[in-house]
Amino acid sequence: MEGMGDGDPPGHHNLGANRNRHEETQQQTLLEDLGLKQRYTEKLTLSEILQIDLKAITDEPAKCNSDLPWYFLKKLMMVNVTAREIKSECESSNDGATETIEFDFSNQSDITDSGDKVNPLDVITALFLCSDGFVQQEMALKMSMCQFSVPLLLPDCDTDQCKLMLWAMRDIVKTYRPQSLVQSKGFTEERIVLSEIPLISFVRLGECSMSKSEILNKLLSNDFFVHKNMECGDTPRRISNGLTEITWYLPSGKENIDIFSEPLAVANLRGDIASFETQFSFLCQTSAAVFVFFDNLDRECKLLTNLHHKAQMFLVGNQESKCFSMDALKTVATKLGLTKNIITKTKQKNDADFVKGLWKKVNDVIQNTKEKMCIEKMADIAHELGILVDEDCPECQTAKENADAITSKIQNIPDYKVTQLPLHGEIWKELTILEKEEFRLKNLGSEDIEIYKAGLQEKKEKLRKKQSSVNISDAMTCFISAISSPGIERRYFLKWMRMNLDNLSREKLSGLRKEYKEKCKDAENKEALKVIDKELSNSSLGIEHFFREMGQIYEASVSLPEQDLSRKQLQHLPEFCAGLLLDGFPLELVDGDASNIPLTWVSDVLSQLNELVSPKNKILVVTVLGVQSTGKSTLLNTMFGVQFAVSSGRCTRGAFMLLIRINEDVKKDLDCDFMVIIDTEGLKSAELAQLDDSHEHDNELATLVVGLSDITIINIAMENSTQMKDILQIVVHAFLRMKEVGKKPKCQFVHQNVSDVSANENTQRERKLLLDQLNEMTQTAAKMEKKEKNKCFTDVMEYNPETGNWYIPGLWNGNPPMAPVNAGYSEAVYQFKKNITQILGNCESSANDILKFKVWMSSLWRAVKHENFIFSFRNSLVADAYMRLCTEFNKWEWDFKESIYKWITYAETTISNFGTPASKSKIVDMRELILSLKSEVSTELMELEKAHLEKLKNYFEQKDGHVHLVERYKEDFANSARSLRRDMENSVYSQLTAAAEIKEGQIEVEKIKENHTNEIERAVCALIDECRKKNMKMRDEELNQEFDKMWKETVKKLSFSKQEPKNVFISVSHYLRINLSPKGSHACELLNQRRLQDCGKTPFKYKATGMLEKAKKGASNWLPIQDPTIRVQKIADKIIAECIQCVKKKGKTDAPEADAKKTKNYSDAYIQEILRIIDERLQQDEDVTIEIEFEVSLKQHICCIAARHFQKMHEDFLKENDPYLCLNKEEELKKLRDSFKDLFNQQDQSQKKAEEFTQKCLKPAVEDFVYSKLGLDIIHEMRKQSQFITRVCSQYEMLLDLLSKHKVTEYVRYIRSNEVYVKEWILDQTVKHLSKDSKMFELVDPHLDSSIRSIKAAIHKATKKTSADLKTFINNFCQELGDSLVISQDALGDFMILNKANQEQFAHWFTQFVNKMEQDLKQEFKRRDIKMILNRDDVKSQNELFTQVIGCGKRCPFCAVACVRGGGKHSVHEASLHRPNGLDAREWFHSKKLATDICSSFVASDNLFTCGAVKGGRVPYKNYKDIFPDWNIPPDGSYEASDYWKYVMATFNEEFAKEYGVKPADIPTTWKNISRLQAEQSLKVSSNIN
Ligand SMILES: Nc1nc2c(ncn2[C@@H]2O[C@H](COP(=O)(O)OP(=O)(O)OP(=O)(O)O)[C@@H](O)[C@H]2O)c(=O)[nH]1
Ligand SMILES: [Mg+2]
Ligand SMILES: [Zn+2]
Ligand SMILES: [Zn+2]
Repeated sequence: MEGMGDGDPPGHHNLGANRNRHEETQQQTLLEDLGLKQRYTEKLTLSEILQIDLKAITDEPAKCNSDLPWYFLKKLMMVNVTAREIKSECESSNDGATETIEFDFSNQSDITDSGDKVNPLDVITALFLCSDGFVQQEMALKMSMCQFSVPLLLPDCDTDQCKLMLWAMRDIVKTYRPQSLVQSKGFTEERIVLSEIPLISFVRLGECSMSKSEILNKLLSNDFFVHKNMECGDTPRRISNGLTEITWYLPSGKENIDIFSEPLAVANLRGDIASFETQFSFLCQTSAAVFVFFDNLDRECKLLTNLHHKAQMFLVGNQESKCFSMDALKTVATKLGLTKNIITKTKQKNDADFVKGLWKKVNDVIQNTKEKMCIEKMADIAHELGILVDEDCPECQTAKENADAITSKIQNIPDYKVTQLPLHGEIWKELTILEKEEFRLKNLGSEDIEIYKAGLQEKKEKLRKKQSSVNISDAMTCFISAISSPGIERRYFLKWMRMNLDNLSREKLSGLRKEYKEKCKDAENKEALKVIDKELSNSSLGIEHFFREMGQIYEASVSLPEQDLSRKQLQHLPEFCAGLLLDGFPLELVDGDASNIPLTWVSDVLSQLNELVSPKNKILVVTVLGVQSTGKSTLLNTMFGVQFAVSSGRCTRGAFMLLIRINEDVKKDLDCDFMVIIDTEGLKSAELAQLDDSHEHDNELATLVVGLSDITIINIAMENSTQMKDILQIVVHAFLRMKEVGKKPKCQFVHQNVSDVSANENTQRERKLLLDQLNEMTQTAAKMEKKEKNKCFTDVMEYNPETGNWYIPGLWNGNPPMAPVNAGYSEAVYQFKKNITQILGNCESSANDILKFKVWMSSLWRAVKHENFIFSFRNSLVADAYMRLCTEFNKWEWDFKESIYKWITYAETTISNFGTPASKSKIVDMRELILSLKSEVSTELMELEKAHLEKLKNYFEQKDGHVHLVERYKEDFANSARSLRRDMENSVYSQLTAAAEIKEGQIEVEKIKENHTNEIERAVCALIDECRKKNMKMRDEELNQEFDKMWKETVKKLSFSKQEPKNVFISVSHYLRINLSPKGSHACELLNQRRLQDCGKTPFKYKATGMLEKAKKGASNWLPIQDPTIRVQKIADKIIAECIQCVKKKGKTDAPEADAKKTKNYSDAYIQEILRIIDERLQQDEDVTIEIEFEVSLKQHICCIAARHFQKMHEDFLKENDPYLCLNKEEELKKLRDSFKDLFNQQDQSQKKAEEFTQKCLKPAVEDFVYSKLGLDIIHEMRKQSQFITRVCSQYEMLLDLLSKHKVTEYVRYIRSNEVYVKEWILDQTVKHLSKDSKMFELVDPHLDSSIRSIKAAIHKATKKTSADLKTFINNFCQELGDSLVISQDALGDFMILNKANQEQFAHWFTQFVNKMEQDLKQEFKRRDIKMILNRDDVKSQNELFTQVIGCGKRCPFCAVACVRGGGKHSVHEASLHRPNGLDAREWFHSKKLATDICSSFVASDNLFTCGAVKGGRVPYKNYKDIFPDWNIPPDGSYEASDYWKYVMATFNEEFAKEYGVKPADIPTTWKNISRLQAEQSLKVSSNIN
């Protein structure tokens, strides 16, 4: 290798001083080769190199040279010390050859051509040339962490100029301990460009056979410099000659380790100084000493002799070289007057000796020199020499001026914060306390809750006013204006600010942090720690404080009226901040000092961010949690190449978020556009936490962070394993809570500082231990949170002990400050990163876009502000998902019901047609028919249930719609589906039984009638014969006389067995007894005390028994109560009203067209239904204990009324169907008489008969048919309307409606007779909707058409069949018509009497009359009153809609607001908008004033309540669950909650009081300020309607 410089490529002389055009393209070719040509003009940016792309998460080796820069960057950003070992795959073929080439001189020239390896220095130079200032800074920083040398002077072959890389190095901060501080154990922490330390430069003159860089590495015992024996180090350098690198040697203060006891900087110029005179002069003027390496020294050597410089010169020659000349050396040395400063390498000296000699000289220099210069000052020298300085660009300079203008004014940090950043200090902390108190009500005392809360609100407003009254300080004005500057300048500004502020507080802080860390180790120093912590927080001033202030300025401005000028001026702040986030700047989420999130500010920033990136706004969130100072920030920085604040001692405060772009090539794997990374403040150990109550803070933070994240990294440093236990407890709680709100987060444990070797052996045991501990903690936590069903850690977390643990070796390889980052650390972190991205790729995010993230965060934080996290968690995403589920479920439920309803219509038709020609069934026995129908419907129900459950299952399997958030409701819904099936089965069975009983009664009646008809017909025929025999014309009167005579005689002959009515009371008593028998003997006893017949004669009056009286007395002045007697009476009244309505419906309706129908008979199924209704209703009001006395007497009362009604119904039925009476009806008689006359006169009856048949038989049948179909259609139609989609929607519309009516009477009706109100409302809504655009007729028409069509078809077919007489014709017709219509057999019988019409004629007329009927019906239906139609029993639409709207029918035990949970039966009830209790006539017991308290505030307090269910005792509201376990009343501390009802109460206070006969409430003053619009808004928000 003779003739080669250190790492100098052979042929380097080609790159001499006289650059020509040919060589300029050399740089371009190389850049092109490296794929960077474009980037020479469009520089690489940070967000570009930090984005996550395929290369970042896969292990593909570099395939070609254009991969090399990325390969290097990827490793460098993860501070991997192997980053410089770069080569692309295609070179590997040369690998084997290299060795031979090393020794084969003749092949020397081939090396140049061999492959196209690239020298690492070229790659580094190229990257620096093609990067912007921020990337350069980042590279320099990471390089120095790896203990690589960094560029000091960067050559640019194209411009032939070099640049001082001052800015690039600005971010490097080093900590060391010089000799002077060894005693005090102090240390120096400095920004290295500002450090005044001697620079020692090493340069080469001509060619040199020694590798300068290698010797330097040996001298400093560190691999600072790339040299020829490194991978690719021997590849010719193409653009990096002239590159001057710098590195630092810094002592640790330990004599045995330190090579030099004072710090020094070492510069290394690549290339021959003859070619790089500028660089050489620069070094001579800035260095304390310059060591010139050479083989061959020219005696004249003007280069050395002409210099005027301060630096000491040292000549380093190699005597072993052939061209070495001692003479020349002597000459030059004498000329320079350097007799001592000569070092030569001889054969006798080995490398070690030589290096030792070198060390002595260097050590001498640094011990004695006064030439110390910081790099910042070198800029002046550079300018003199025409060297560019990277900081000279105008953006950087302006930014610097702006930053200096702010920071130069800072004298004393605490004072400065008070005067210049006043908003986020004490005021913000006070606000925080108020906000939390609003939720927690800790200091409520005996004050009225709502008045207390209004007071807090006023205080808050006052503080906000105070904030906005302060003029924006000079500093903030400057800051905001600088933030508004264009992109690059803004970034420079922020960087300058950060560095300036760091410089200012470093001195103070680093001392404090060190002290803090020391004291942390010792539990004794708690008090001192507290002081230090406080001081740390006071004296730290970072850029985050400016942003915090900005946030507060913004929040204060938002509280101003919308039109306010200063509000408008500040509106754009969130947008700036969103822009910064995109630049990779972190946003402070949680202010760790105040322990609060400025929600308005953060939300608005996130909204703006969403605007900026939409539609690419999908995110995944990674967070980290762990004990303080365990390298969390370092871990994230290493993983993602970012720059969270890192330092020894307490550093991160609160939580910061940062965005990382996801490159297109991995989007398909990760399905997101950004990764959000959240760094958090370290949790304190329990011991430390006790001291300053930060336990609460830690808990809040952990809960929030776990809640936000898709993956939580739990960072555990091995030396902190005891502290670990404390924080795991916090973390487990956080996870448990998340699970309760429907989120099962993923977690990964990272164990730090694990030495590589022991890792595998020990970890097996450790993993097991960890899991045991976690399980134990889960159980404890579950017990504390009353969620005992969580038995082990994996119940709350997705955690696999085998894959969920990562072992990462220590960060430093050796002793800082000279230790590079451990390659093992970087590698392990990289593996971890790959794993994390993989998991993220498979996971379903809970808040997968920025807006949802925002919503999640707000809800989480609201919940966290309550101490009782789970109960207070109300998340609108969850609500949204729940709503969607309900909507779907309603649909399925309706499908289910609809099928059954259709089936019932079919079954009823079948039963009605039983035994008639229309019947399709072969079964002849009614009981058999019912059995077969029952079994048919059971199968049907079973299948429907299966389908229903299947739909539910599929719903939960789908990917979108956030179904996992509502996973915990799944069982509720499944149960509901099952109970729906059971309920339907019961109801269908009883309907079938009722229908059968009625039909049987009819058959009996008809049979009797048929006998009579036959008799009469025979008699009439005989009479006609007789008259004909007389063969004379008879006049009408005579005929009439004859007929009447015959009639009397015939009727006399007929036997009328009169049907005896049965005693309905007996069977009602029977069923009542069965119903009450499970309640025990006392119930029976009570039942026997009174005869059923004697009950129900006077209005039901409830008499309170002892227990309730006691409750009444027990209530004292501070308990708002409702008189329990009145309460129970109200319940009774409600149930009675409902039952009577139901009973009445069983009889004839009032509708006029219903006259055509006959009275129904009583069926036992009816009383069973009534009893079922009573039982259901009795269970609805939970605050009332239902005593058995009450229950029995209520049931008796209702049953008696029902029995009386049914008895009458039964008797009416018998009377109406009494054969004798039927026969003697005048109308019937006239008809018969007319027929007789017609027959006698041989007149054709066909037209008359056809009309009669159409009118009497067909028309009612068609009407019934239409009605039976109409109900379902109406429900279908209505369910599509917004107010009937879910129960929440119905409630919302109803309340909105009330608001617009604005009448207290309406409100009273709504509140006090909710069911009635709801029914009327539904009717009203339906009528309104169906009246629009003759909607009703649109529903009717198709059914009318279809029945007419089938009638016509039947006529057609019947005509074709030859039938002997009309009877057969009609029978044929009925048969053809089949089951679609029910033709009353009774009417048919009447019709057939004396019917001798000509069937052909009949068919002709029949068709005509059917046409007429069609027209008539159409007209009639159009005219018909919609309300009447809806009230029909066979149009079940109202009931169905009612069931849906009223739902479970449960009401809040405190304010009686209706439960709005969907999905039929559910285990826990919930209402969204609780109201002041006074609205339901609750009053203060003694003052008789209406109560203003709202349950959702109450349940957060320690106040007591009493009610029937408490049995005279008193229970704190907080424990309401003990009394009402199936109610969930989330405490809502927010002031806007229930604004709707507050508004109503405030508006109608007096009127309500008058209605209820009590005194008006004391309305909290702020309630009166609520506007109608706000009321509406609150309604919207709580109903989750956007
Ligand atoms: N010896 C050693 N030091 C480490 C390791 N990881 C980080 N450090 C150093 O520990 C100090 C604290 O690191 P940070 O990353 O700020 O720790 P943190 O957990 O974010 O600290 P807080 O945010 O204050 O809780 C820094 O000086 C790191 O260089 C490690 O594995 N071994
Ligand atoms: Mg940190
Ligand atoms: Zn309530
Ligand atoms: Zn409910």
